[in-house]
Amino acid sequence: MTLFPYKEVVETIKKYDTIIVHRHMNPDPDALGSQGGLVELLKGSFPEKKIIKAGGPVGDLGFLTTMDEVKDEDYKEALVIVTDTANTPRISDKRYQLGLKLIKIDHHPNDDSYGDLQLVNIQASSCSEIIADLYLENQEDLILSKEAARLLYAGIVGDTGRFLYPSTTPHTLKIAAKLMESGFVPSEVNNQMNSISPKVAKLTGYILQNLIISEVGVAKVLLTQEILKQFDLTDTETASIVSIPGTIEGVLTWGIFVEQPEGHFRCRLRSKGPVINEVAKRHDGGGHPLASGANAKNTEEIDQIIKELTELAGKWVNK
Ligand SMILES: [Mn+2]
Repeated sequence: MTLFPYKEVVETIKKYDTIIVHRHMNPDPDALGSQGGLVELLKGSFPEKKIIKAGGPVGDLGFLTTMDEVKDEDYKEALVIVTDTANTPRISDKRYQLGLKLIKIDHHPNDDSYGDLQLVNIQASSCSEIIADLYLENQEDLILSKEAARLLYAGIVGDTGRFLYPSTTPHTLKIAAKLMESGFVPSEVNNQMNSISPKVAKLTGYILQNLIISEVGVAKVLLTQEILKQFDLTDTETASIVSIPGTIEGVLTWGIFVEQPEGHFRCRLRSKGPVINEVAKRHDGGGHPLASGANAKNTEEIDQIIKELTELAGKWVNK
């Protein structure tokens, strides 16, 4: 017996004629893969229903999916589903509250358990993996199209770093295999996800040149607005470089600190060992044990975050 309400989610979906799917701001491939994958799955299974995607711009991930035009009145009788979003402030398009019922589907720690119904599995590699499970547990009701499978696969590839991160389980690979059977071309998605723009390639060079690595393996790089301007990049476009410091020998945990136009810093924190999400929580953020996000008011707060990461790394090294 499954612990998760897969059946209840589908039974709820069946009761509504309009379903609006949201995801988090600054979408990554898993946000769009789970959102778009769910929408395609439901469209293929319930062609008579109106099933739409809401949210802000998708940046350079338009090869995955794009948003629909969603009107306020669409919410009147709608079921709203939010994917891949741990807490309500991160939900893209605040109108998610206007529906009749709200379902949360996510794989982050459930600290903000919003919604009338929750399908949260923190063991899943990605939210896309959960959507694939939702399909597998309801095959008598749902039809998985090639496009739905492509999107879910892309989400899994995105959140596992191409099956590299420890969140990748035997189940993740079984799901990926199942999705591949639908007939989309995986190498095409992989190539699209793997390619970086010449601008980002240059920024990668900057990061490798300017990364400061401490003795206990804490690495740090600061990207000011000036640097971003110099490389003609926005914060959203810097997402693909987050994993780079982790490829360097001896780097245990790291932070990429991106100055925002308003002056504060968005902190992308990663780790290959020490659990860092408690650090993120202390600094206006949160996330996974080994991949979190936070916000720092100024460079002093960045120094404090580095100090806390250094303590964790020190304990880890000496354990
Ligand atoms: Mn995710």
